Amino acid sequence: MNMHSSSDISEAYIALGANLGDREKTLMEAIACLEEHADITVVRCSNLYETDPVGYLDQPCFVNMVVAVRTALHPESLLSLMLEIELRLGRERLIRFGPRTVDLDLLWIEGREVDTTLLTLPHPRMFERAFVLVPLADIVPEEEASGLYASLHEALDQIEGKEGVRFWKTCTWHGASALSGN
Ligand code: PH2
Ligand code: MG
Ligand code: MG
Repeated sequence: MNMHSSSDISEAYIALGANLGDREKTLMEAIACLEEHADITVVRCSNLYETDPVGYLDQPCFVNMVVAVRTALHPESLLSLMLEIELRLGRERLIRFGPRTVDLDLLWIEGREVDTTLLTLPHPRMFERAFVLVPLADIVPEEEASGLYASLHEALDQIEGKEGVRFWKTCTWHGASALSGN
């Protein structure tokens, strides 16, 4: 069910990961690219975490984080912008789950459930990945009415592999004045 018209502004969460090159710089550039778009405002950024690779193990550690944005874009438009940003920042898709300069994954959009060949929302693997849940928990407010806060913390209590997600740095992105957002 889709309760939104195209002009509505929704909150969305995007997971970012990088494990090649200057990881922090690339992540900050990706956030700047999102913010640069006229229809997107970055409202909150998580801390940065250094994380052991999951899935394909023979690759360097990642830096992972999550940002919250407000946007009037349709999910598909937001997704294609994210892919464009990956390409602009030098992403090459060589190995599935393999090393990447930057990866942007659309996790969740307020009030949206999507299941098409291009996009599934909420992201089908988000609740199985400590490198997504730990940073996400930094920026999902307790008053989140959709139940995201509850399902996130329920998953976080159960999940294995949290020791592979280590606090690395606070986010230095200039617009991220506070974790709690503004
Ligand atoms: N992304 C993957 C596969 N494995 N492991 C970590 N730690 N962080 C990631 O972002 C990641 C991964 C596929 O996108
Ligand atoms: Mg990914
Ligand atoms: Mg991806």
